[in-house]
Parts: sequence; C-alpha cells; structure tokens
Amino acid sequence: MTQHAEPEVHYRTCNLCEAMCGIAITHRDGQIESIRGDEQDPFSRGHICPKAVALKDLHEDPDRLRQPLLRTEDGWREIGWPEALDRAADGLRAVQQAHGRDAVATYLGNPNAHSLGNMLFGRTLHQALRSRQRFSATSVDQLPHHIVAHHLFGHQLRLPVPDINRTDFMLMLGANPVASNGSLMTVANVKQKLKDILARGGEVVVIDPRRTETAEIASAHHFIRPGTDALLMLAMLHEVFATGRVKQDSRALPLCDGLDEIAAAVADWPPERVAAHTGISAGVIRDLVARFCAAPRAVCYGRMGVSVQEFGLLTQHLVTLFNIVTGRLDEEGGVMFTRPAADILSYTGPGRLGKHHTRVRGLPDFGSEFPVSSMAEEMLTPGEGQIRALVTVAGNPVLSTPNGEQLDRALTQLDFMVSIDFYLNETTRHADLILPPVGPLERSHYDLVFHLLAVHNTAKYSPPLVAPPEGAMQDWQIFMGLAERLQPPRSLRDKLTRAFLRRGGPDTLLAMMLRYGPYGRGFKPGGLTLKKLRRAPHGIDLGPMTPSLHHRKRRIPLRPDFYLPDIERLHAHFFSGPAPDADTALLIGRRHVRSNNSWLHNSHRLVKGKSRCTLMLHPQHAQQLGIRDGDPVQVRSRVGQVTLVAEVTDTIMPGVVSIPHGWGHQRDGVRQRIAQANAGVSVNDLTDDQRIDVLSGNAALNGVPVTLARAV
Ligand SMILES: Nc1nc2c(c(=O)[nH]1)N[C@H]1C(S)=C(S)[C@@H](COP(=O)(O)OP(=O)(O)OC[C@H]3O[C@@H](n4cnc5c(=O)[nH]c(N)nc54)[C@H](O)[C@@H]3O)O[C@H]1N2
Ligand SMILES: Nc1nc2c(c(=O)[nH]1)N[C@H]1C(S)=C(S)[C@@H](COP(=O)(O)OP(=O)(O)OC[C@H]3O[C@@H](n4cnc5c(=O)[nH]c(N)nc54)[C@H](O)[C@@H]3O)O[C@H]1N2
Ligand code: SF4
Ligand SMILES: [Mo]
Repeated sequence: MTQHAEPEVHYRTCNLCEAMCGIAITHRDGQIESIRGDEQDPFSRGHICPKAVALKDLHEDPDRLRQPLLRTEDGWREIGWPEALDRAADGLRAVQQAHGRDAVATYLGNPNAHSLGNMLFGRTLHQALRSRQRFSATSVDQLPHHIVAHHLFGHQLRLPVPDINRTDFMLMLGANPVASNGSLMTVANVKQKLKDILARGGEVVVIDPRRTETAEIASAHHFIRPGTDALLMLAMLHEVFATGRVKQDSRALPLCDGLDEIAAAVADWPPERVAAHTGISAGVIRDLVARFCAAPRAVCYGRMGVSVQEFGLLTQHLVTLFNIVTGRLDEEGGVMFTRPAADILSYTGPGRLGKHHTRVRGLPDFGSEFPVSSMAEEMLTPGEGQIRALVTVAGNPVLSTPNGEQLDRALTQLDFMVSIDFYLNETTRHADLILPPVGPLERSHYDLVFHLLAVHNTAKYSPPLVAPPEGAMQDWQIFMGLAERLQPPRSLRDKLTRAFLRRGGPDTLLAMMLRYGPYGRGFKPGGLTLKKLRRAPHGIDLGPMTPSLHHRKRRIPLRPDFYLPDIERLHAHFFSGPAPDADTALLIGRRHVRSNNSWLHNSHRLVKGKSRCTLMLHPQHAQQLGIRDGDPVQVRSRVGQVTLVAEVTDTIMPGVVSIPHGWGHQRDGVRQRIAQANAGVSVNDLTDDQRIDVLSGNAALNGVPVTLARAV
C-alpha cells in the first residue's frame, strides 16, 4: 500500500439496524472519507438514515476497545489474546467445576443477529459451556413472534413478513417504523413505502398510545391504552365473524385446524365490550374492520409495542389469526414468507416451549433460552443451581432488561464474568475480562437473519473494508478460542472439524449454505454461489415474495388449546381485577432515528443537540400535576425511580408517559466519554422484572404503572 493511495469505494450493507441499507464507503487505505447510500443496491436503492455515517465514528472511536482488558486491583490492564482466552476459560471452568455446568450463564444481545460469524458460531460457545442457563435479548423483544411461528408454521423463524410493497391497507399496532426503520419486516426507506401505499389510494392506520412519526404520515391514528391490544384484536376478530367476512376461499384458511373453537371464543367479544378499556370506540373498531376487509390487499402488522406487554403472545397470535381469517396470509399484499438464499431455518432448531423451567419462578424456556426477566433473580437467589458466572456477548442487559438496577447489583455478586464486547459499558464494567472483537467494518458481512425477514428477496455479501489489525479477533474466533480451551477436541473427527471451521470461518459455511440453499445447485454449475455474490458487490435481486404455503402440504394448527385459556386470564385482568389507581400513569418506551438501543451514544453526531431522553406527557396530565415543559420530574415505579425533564406534548395519550430506552450512562466505570456527557436515565430502572407475559415469559416493558411528581 502506498501512502497517498487513491480513494476507493467499498460497497457493503449497513449492519446497525434491520433495514439492510446498501452503503458506499469512500476511503483511502481504510481511512474513511464518506459514507453514502448505494443507489445500485437492489434492495435499498440509495436509502440510508443518519446512523449509517456513525459507522465511521464507531470505526474510529478511541473509546472502542481493541485489546482485551483484565480487571486488576489497580484497575483495568490491557493483556494479550492468548493470556486473555486462557484466563477466561480458566475462570469459567473453575466455576463449573465447583458448582456444576449450569452455574455459568450466557446472555446474547441484539448485535449477534447482525453478524454472520456470531450467527453461525454462537453455538460453538454454547456447546463448549453446555449450560442450560441461556438468555438473550429475544425475551425483551420478539419472543411472542417466534412462539406463534413455531406453533402455526412449524419453525420459530418461519415468520410471515408484511408485503408492504404491494399492500393497499396497512394496519399497524405497536410499531413505529419511521423511527425504527422496521422490525421483523426488513425494508429500506419505509417512510417512502408507506407514502406509496397512500399514493396508490390505500390506507395506513396506526394504533399506538403515542402519535408517532409513523402516525404523522398515516391516513389515520387511534390512541390505545397500553397493554389492551389483545382486547382490540378479539373485538376485531369478533366483527369479522359476526359480519360474515371470513375469507373461506383464501389460500391459508382451508389449511387451518381449530378455527371453530376460535370463532366460538371471539363470539363473546363485541367491540362495545372493549371500547372503554382500549379507548377505541366500537364505531371505530367496526369501521376499521370493514375497511380492512374491503381492501383488495391488506395486512395487519403488530410489532415490538405489542410483544412487550402482559398479553404479548396472545396478541401476536390474534394478529396472525386476523390475517388468516381475512385471507391475508400467504397472499400478495398480506403477510408472506420469504425465500432467502442461505436457509437459516435448517441451521436452527424449530423451537420448543417449556422443555425446562426456571428454578426460582418456574418460567418456561423457549428454544433453549430462559426469559431474561428471570436472570437477576437466578443470580441473587442462593441454592442449588444458582448462577455464579456470566458470559455476555454483544449485549448490555443492565440498560436493556427490566429492573436494570437489580441486575447491576446481581452482577457485582458473581464469582466470574466475561464480556465479549468492544465497549466498557454499564454491563461490561462488571466483567473480570473484556474480550473485544473487531469492529463491523473489519469483518465480512452477510445478513442471515434479515434476508429472511426482508420484504423483497435479495442476497448480498460484503468483504471486510479493511483487514483487522494484526492479532485482532472476530467474535467467532473468540468463541472458538474459548471452546478449544474449555472442550479440547477428543477425537480425530473433532480435531478435523475444528480445523476446518477455524480455517474456513463463517465465509466457508456461508458458501456451503448458498450452494445447498434454494437458489444453489450444490456443486453443479449455474447456481447461486458465494463467488457469484463476491462479483456482485451491490447484491443481487431474487424477486418479490411468492406464495409458498401450498408447496408445503402442511396443516396450520391454530392451537386453541394453548391460546384460548389465556383469554380467561385477559378477562380476569381487565374485568375482575382491581380498578387502576387514578394516580398512576402508564409508562411506554420510544425509539428515535438517531439512537440505537444502548450503544451508539458515543457518536457525537448522533447525540448532539437537545437531550432526547425526556419524559413525554400530555398537557392535561401535566397541568393536573403542576408540571411544565422542561421541569424535572421524578418518576417512580414498584422497583425504582428516575428524575428527568418533562416534554409536554399532545402527541401522547392522556395518562400515558414515555421514556426512551438505552440511556443512563452516568454509572461509574463506563468508558464512553460522549455517551457519559449525554447520559440520560435508564427507563429500565423503572420497568419491572416481575411484570411479564406469563404465557411466553417475555418482559412486559410497556404499560408499567408509575407515579409522577415535579422534582424540587
Ligand atoms: N433508530 C432506532 N432504530 C431501531 C432501534 C433503535 O433503538 N433505534 N432498535 C431496533 C430494534 S432492536 C428493534 S426490536 C426495532 C423495534 O422497532 P418497532 O417494533 O417499530 O418498535 P418501536 O419503534 O419501539 O415502536 C413501538 C411502538 O409501540 C408503541 N406502544 C407502546 N405500548 C403499546 C401498546 O400497548 N399498544 C400499542 N398498540 N402500541 C404500543 C410505542 O408507542 C411505539 O410507538 O427497532 C430497531 N431499530
Ligand atoms: N424499556 C425498554 N427496554 C428495551 C427495549 C424497549 O423498547 N424498551 N427494547 C428491547 C430490544 S427490542 C432489544 S433488541 C434490547 C437490546 O438489548 P441488548 O442487546 O442487551 O443491548 P444493546 O444496546 O443492543 O447492546 C449491544 C452491545 O453489543 C455491543 N456490540 C455491538 N456490535 C457488536 C459486535 O459485533 N460484537 C460484539 N461482541 N459486541 C457488539 C455494543 O457495544 C453493546 O454493548 O433492548 C430491549 N430493551
Ligand atoms: S436504516 Fe438501518 S440499515 Fe439503513 S442506514 Fe440506517 S441504521 Fe443502517
Ligand atoms: Mo430488538
């Protein structure tokens, strides 16, 4: 390489959120000059959001760790990789030898899903530890979606995706894609796609306790009282049956078993019954159903906001049923299944619910993971089976899981902790060792997960922008390094497999998956291969989603036996439980396009300007409490309290308040200078680990009862 290299353009996919935007990075010898949207990317066609440029900040961030850190009495000390891996394995082994395998837990955070190596090699780490105590961010997010997919479609990852490109009516509950850029619906430039629906004469209807950025561009928005979406969906289903709008001649309905029981169950739920609880009038509900059913192509999309509530799983099931009975499953413009080039479904188990239960609260596992709401109590409650050590990978559960303060405390009591992460943050500051992988531009990229969830089939591979520094390790190499020390190969076969994996890495596995995927032809010529993808740096178009259910000759069990009893719980909760206290407000979260969970706050260009970590409340509500815009407000819940600035706005439903998550960087020992200067407070110091959806174990982060007072 010469010192005065010519600028080069590197094409890749942004890995920061689910939208899979193609980016073009101009650089000289790896020094980034600019990042812009790649117009030739067949999926995103030039779209990017403000976060893409933060990839440069992340790449260059002096606070990003590049060398393993060992905790010593005099503070952190940088050490070499072999020593770090030896120490990490020794520490984990010692805990397992003294207290059993399950004494070591793992927590996998969100960025794992955005990394090819982590997706393919995560199992290496789990197999080496052989512990049942596995947790992840899934149970503070989309666990209900996986369980419904597992029950109805036979695999936790067979997730139906809204066909936003071709629909005429999009009904959205608990999603704010204009801020989040879409979720379990990978779509670039979602704002334009929603506008396109309106432009072709269609409708976009948003059901949300806040008039969000998405609601602002929708044709209609209705406030809903947090946590009542299951009631609304029951009434909507009632209306479909009561008015004879069940679409018998659709593709999916004849495949379903259990529809009669469902019809009988919703018969008791006319819209009048739920109007007061939801805050949506019977007339609006009836009209909504009529318009939805009349639209040639329509889709109901329920996301994060309805997963993370006390009836999250029931709600997601009812959303899916609503799409089925109105003839929108597996139909153009409804919800459809994708055909990704690398078939991750066959690489992953179908999922199983309740094979094991947690020790303290008896919560079910799903897909061999326990609900993360139970992680702290499993550390704090003494006895056989107590968690005494933890490995975190790409996660920040102190800020991202309910009752973060309790977890913060629990982590100080562990015998040993290892964090695989490139930041010293609120969680990793408790580790004995931090093992930092290379940054995202220093590794190859292929979206195993998000191609699966994408509204249009494409495939794209990106090589690393720059080679990682000498000796640096990727996540998957760290997993292998630990596995080799924890479980030395026992047979020649083991040795050979490991050698193959170590040499080939994720790219070799990807190449095989492509060859044997739906567009591959094995080793015969003509199929889709990694070599072909390497020659197409913008990615390749594989066409729109197509109907697929009829190919599978499989029935769809609607599982009334599992879901209908939860309607009784719903009934008891809303109709025979104690009336809500007049002084309590209901807390919900929110996302902002310049933020990304807890970990992009160290980019000046993303956090600059007015603090976004505010408490939103309605003017009437504020007036009752004597709170004015800009006042400090103390917010209390069963588990904790925080003080932050009020943002008085009529975009939120009266009686509801909103705080974004991922903030609260004031904790001692964090090393992210820009984030610390823009600390905010953590909403998860208010959310309650005991508030869960008991059917799935998912955290109920929304609708948390809180009280407010002007702080003095
Ligand atoms: N900019 C940005 N983008 C992101 C992220 C980020 O942090 N920042 N995070 C990424 C991740 S990990 C995910 S999972 C996705 C999530 O993406 P989305 O699923 O779009 O989630 P949110 O943007 O949080 O929107 C959830 C909405 O639910 C509403 N809501 C809250 N409670 C209720 C309720 O009881 N009923 C109804 N109907 N609505 C309710 C909230 O007001 C909010 O508008 O975003 C991803 N993209
Ligand atoms: N109250 C409330 N809480 C929420 C939410 C909410 O809406 N409201 N949203 C929930 C949702 S949807 C999610 S997904 C979770 C997210 O929860 P987590 O996944 O626990 O948290 P993140 O903030 O995504 O933390 C990601 C961590 O990964 C590190 N990292 C980034 N890239 C890599 C990498 O390639 N390798 C490694 N090893 N580390 C990396 C970052 O430094 C950071 O420490 O939060 C949840 N918590
Ligand atoms: S929308 Fe998501 S994928 Fe696209 S540029 Fe922004 S962060 Fe990256
Ligand atoms: Mo998420």
